[in-house]
Amino acid sequence: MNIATYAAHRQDFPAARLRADFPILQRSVRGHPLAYLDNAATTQKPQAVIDSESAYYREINANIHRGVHWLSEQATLAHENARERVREFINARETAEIVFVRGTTEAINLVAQSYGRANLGPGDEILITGLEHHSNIVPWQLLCQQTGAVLKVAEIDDTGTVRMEQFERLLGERTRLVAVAHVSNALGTINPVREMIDLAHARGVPVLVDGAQAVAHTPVDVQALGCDFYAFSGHKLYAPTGIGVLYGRRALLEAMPPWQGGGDMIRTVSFQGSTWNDLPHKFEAGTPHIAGAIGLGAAITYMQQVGVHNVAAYEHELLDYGTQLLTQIPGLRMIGTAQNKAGILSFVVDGLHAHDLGTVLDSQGVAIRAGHHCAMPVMEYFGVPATARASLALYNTREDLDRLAQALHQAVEMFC
Ligand code: C6P
Repeated sequence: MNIATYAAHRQDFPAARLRADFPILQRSVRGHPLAYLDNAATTQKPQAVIDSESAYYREINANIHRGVHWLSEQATLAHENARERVREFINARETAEIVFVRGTTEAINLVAQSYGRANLGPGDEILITGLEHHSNIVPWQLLCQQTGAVLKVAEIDDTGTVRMEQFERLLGERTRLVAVAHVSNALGTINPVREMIDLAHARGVPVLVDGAQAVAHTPVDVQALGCDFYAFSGHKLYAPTGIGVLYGRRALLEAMPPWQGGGDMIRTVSFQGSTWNDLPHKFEAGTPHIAGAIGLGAAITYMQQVGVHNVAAYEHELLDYGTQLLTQIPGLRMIGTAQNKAGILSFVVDGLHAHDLGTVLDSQGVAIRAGHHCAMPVMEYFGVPATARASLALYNTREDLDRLAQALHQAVEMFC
């Protein structure tokens, strides 16, 4: 992704007007208007998403794929229409390649336990990078314990950029899978995923992309990327919690065994054995989060109306503005200064613990996250226990960042 491509869309982005679509942004917190800058953790929900969920429960609540009655038909249609919304949004070839899961974490665990257990053995290697979220580390460690496979890590440099020469060198004879974040949640680094995929494919190695921090901030086209798996969570894309997506190429999903057994994933069951349903249902055992999927469909429609290209350009402009403001604060060090970055401002301030910073900001109605961001190896690399992190969404404005900077100046004056 080259953000500069989107420069033409930067003008006149209607963030102030869009704020009105998000009821929670109208409320005050601790006596101040809310400046919500914790979007990498979860985004707020527009009225359209809230309405779509509540309409489902008010008007068509029923179980899907099972009932012969009208309500069940309507619920099934709405659920499958949401799948089509997702397919279109990430440009998958067919809805059979869109598996609904709880979120990114579950999607990656599904691939580890189904694809991984079926295809990896002792001495085989899985290649990840030094900037991964725990969700793209621990499932592979579990798989390694189960199969005897080995985890390899391409390190980052001091800007938080993956060392590509090392990545390429680590792609070896025994590499069976590559799993990389599209965007780092702790640093904001945008990985050159297209280049990584090409390098891996040149050696016949499939690639999983963790898109948790990408889909709400940059256009994603899984066919153009050429990835084999792409995982993301609805709740970081203005949709409800508890719903997410695993995209997988049909040929791979077809060959993979189910990972959970239960209703809806089977074609036939007898005490002698069972056969499996068609894709994507083979991977969707049990009653799914129907309202969540419908809410995700509504969130995608909202994003498409705003225009993902426009959002990418606008957030990048905000990132530049926020970076300029923060770097003027005495004693503040940015963690994550890669050339290609998404809207994440991670930082530490001399003499102040990130949690204390978070508390001071909260007292001013400014919501950020403080901690290791489920990326402990990143913290270890930079030699810090935690960072403070402001993360952007389409409804943030320069005023939110002004308030962040003001509160930080106050904190530095008070405590340093
Ligand atoms: N990062 C953050 O504050 P789930 O929890 O399954 O929706 O997403 C997991 C996940 C996987 N990969 C990346 C790159 C992520 O950022 C996250 C979630 C949140 O940064 C919560 S720790």
